[in-house]
Amino acid sequence: MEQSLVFIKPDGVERGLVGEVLSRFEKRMIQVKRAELRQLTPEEVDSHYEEHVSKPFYPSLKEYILSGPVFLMVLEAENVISIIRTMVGVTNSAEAAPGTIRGDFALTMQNNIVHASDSPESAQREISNFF
Ligand code: FUP
Repeated sequence: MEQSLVFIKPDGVERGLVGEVLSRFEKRMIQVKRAELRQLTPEEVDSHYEEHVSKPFYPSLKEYILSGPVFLMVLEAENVISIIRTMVGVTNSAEAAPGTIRGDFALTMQNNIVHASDSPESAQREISNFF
């Protein structure tokens, strides 16, 4: 069994999309192992986005992720990482296919509504960063 760390970003929580997004995973028969609504700390955000901290877009990304609570989830199923990445859609929501979470609920690169782990190594690192 594989696990993925997924979170709904602050604007998704603010817009009341937690139930909608969680329900897509549940209907797909993905198991919810942990779920928590929580304000992240600046340290957690830096550690989570360690590959991006020196990039020009990072200050704005960090401000966005800290702008309110996020809804953290640990989700489990066979091949769950790639299944969820397909459900989420490409990073730039403007190009995300309809039917994906980003393609249905988001419009821009930065405010793309959800994070989902991209590999088993990142999933392990991200789960232990938050839980
Ligand atoms: P993803 O794995 O789809 O979340 O995408 P990345 O790890 O490449 O990027 C992490 C977050 O940084 C994205 F959710 C959006 C943000 N980002 C920008 O704001 N600008 C960029 O040019 C690239 C990424």
